[in-house]
Parts: sequence; structure tokens; C-alpha cells
Amino acid sequence: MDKYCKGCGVKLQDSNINLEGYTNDLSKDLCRRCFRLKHYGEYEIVTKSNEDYIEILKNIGKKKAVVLYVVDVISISRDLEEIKTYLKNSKIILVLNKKDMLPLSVTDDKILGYIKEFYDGVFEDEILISANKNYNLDKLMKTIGKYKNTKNIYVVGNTNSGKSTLINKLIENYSNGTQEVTISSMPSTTLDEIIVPFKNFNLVDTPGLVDSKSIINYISDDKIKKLSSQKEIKPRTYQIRKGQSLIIEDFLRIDYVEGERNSFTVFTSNNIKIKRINGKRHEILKNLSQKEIDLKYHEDIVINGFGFVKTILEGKVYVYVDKDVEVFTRKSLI
Ligand SMILES: Nc1nc2c(ncn2[C@@H]2O[C@H](COP(=O)(O)OP(=O)(O)OP(=O)(O)O)[C@@H](O)[C@H]2O)c(=O)[nH]1
Ligand SMILES: [Mg+2]
Repeated sequence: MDKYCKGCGVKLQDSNINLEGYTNDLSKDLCRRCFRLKHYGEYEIVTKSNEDYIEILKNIGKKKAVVLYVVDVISISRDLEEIKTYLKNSKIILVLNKKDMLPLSVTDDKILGYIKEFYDGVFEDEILISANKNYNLDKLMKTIGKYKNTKNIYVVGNTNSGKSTLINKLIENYSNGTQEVTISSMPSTTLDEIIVPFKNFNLVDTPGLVDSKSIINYISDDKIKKLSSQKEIKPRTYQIRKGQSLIIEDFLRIDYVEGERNSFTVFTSNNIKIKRINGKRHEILKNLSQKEIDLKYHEDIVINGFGFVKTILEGKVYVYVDKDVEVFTRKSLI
């Protein structure tokens, strides 16, 4: 009988060490990749195609099941409702995760108010949680109870949004199960569906969509690790005059090219280095693709996968970043 890795869901095999799912002992529960990740923190990159994942989603969407759509609150995308094109019949609960990364002063109501304003009626329910810090998990359990109508509850979302972490926390806190799915700070950790028995139903972990517009596809592994912080973000505010620029590590440059003296508050991992410079004198990072952004009053510049920059006044910026990274503005989230 086929056996599947309990960490990432891939089919186990002992014939080819270079292929997914390899183990030297088929009686074990984990593939070599999960074993090494779990015990030595060694990560092997796997490139997953979104087509396979979309097939998984479409199959889930055929049933009338409850789906937890896990979204990293720091990286709320522009088109949250896109998931509905695959999950036609699902009851989707939007689960905004990693609340612990937002400054403590930011209330749930503030974020949920924003979601209500732009996505009213799109989801069955919305909830803000922190899987890491066990925040609002009781409330999530109640919400699941309210909508649950099938044996399986599916957990979907972009890779790295914290789906597997959430499943482990629910199991740890609310059942006496022992199965631990694999988690890591790198994308594409979970490789296939994993059915995890939980109370009187199953939680189904899934691999996650690779967001091709996210910056994490275009920066080095050490920068991805820096971005994936577990700490509360300390917002960094810069007073910026026209002509000044922010240089962010080696992957992002923001030039303020038009407008009155403005305030730029950067919400990203505290590990990320930011410098303010006189932009006119330095050409650094201008080889990246230039995106022109017009700012209205109280808007965020969102750089997909990186975080966002809250601004106050009208103006114009040039954002230099890899050409495939999505940059957009929205009404200030905070
Ligand atoms: N700060 C913070 N980090 C979290 C939280 N939940 C998960 N993470 C981190 O996010 C990263 C990804 O977590 P995973 O659980 O592997 O994410 P996933 O959605 O299962 O990822 P894939 O399997 O690759 O699709 C890890 O570094 C986690 O520690 C949270 O509530 N807060
Ligand atoms: Mg996972």
C-alpha cells in the first residue's frame, strides 16, 4: 500500500534519492527532506507548480466543505476574492494569521474594519489570529463549529502563510493527537494534501499557492529568512523630503520624487536593513525595474511579500524592485 509522508504529504519511496518522498526505510513516517528539516533545520528547495495546487483547490471546491483561507496579515494581497474562483461551493472563512507581527496597538477591529470595507460579504466569516502565539484560536474553534458540515475541514492559502503551523497548534491545544506536520520559514514546505485526524473530524493541510508576484521569489534565501521574522514589527518612520530615497537591503529602493515633506513608516521584519539617502547622489539599485506610484492622502505602498510603507501626504514615488514583484497602493490599513 502507498504510504505518504506525515510531514509534507508526499508519497514515500525508497528507490531514488534524488526524487521527492525518498526515505531509506519505508517503515518511517517522514521523508528524508522533512526529517532533515525537522532535526537539522536543513531546507531543500522544491519548486512546485501552481497548476497542481489549483487542481487540489478545484477538487476541494466541488464539495460543500468548510475551508480556512489562511492569509499572512502583513501581506494581504489585492485580490483576496480570487480564491473563490477555485472554491466554488466552499464555505470560506478568512483567517488572517501572524497578528503577533503587527504592533500591539493595532486592534482586531481596525483590520477587520478594513476587510469589511473592501471585501464585505465575500467570506462566510473573518477572523484575526496568531497561530504562533495561540491568539484567538478559541474563537476560531467556535467559528469552525458554527459552519462545520462535513468530515473534512480544509486549510488553504499562499505558501508560508502559516497553514501547517495552525494545524499543529490546533492539534496541540484541542486534541490529544500527536501528528506534527512539517513547518519552515521557507516556501513550499508542504508538498501534497495531508489528512490529519482531529477530534471528530479531519484537518486537511495543503501545499499552498506560490504567489509569483511576491518578492520572496526574487531574493536570496538568507533574505527570505530575514523577512520571515517571529517578532512584533517595530515600525520605522522616516521624514522624507523630495529627492530623498530609502534603500532596503539589496532588493528595494523607494525614491520620493514629488510632494511636500512626507512621513514614510515601514512595516516589515525588524531584521531588514533600511537606509535613508540623498537619492540624487546615488544610483544604487536603479538597475531594478522602476514602478511609478502616485500617492493620495493616507495610503500604504504595498510591496507584495515584503510588507508596506504607510505614507501621509500626496506625492509621487518611484519604487525600484524586481520587475515581477507587485507594488500597489491602498487606503492605510493602520
Ligand atoms: N510571526 C508569526 N509567524 C508565523 C505564524 N504562523 C506561522 N508563522 C511562520 O511562518 C512560516 C511558515 O509557516 P508554515 O506553517 O510552514 O507555513 P505554510 O503555510 O504551511 O507553508 P507551505 O507549507 O510552504 O505552504 C514559519 O516560519 C512559521 O514559524 C504566526 O502566527 N506568527
Ligand atoms: Mg505547510
